[in-house]
Amino acid sequence: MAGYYNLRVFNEINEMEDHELVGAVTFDPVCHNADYNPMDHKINLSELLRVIQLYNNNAYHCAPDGEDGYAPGDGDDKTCTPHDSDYNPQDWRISLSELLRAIQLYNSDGYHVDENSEDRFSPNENAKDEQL
Ligand SMILES: [Ca+2]
Ligand SMILES: [Ca+2]
Repeated sequence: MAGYYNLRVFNEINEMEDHELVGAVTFDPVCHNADYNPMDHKINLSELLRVIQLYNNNAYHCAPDGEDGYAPGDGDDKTCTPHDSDYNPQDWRISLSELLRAIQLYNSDGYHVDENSEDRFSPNENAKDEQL
């Protein structure tokens, strides 16, 4: 399942009690913010329409209780992590080129994290092979 996981590895010091933490790693199967319902590394039509809605309203802001953590329109709350579609520049607005990037992800058969790409994501070019 997508999301954030913490794995804590303990070393048993004795049989009765006490475990020593020997390592902790965080699994971070990152999903694009537009990919929220469901978080399945694919942008479906309703998810794309949400990005279009943010684009159409010229601005967006944080809405912790919102369906995807954001709300269209200008707002005071900009304390959350900006939307992944808002990256060039990151200015609490979804520009046309940023929207086109979301559409590109929508048109592909899924996407994956790519730290070398402009927005840290890349569309899957050969999804069937990669999903083996
Ligand atoms: Ca999705
Ligand atoms: Ca922007």
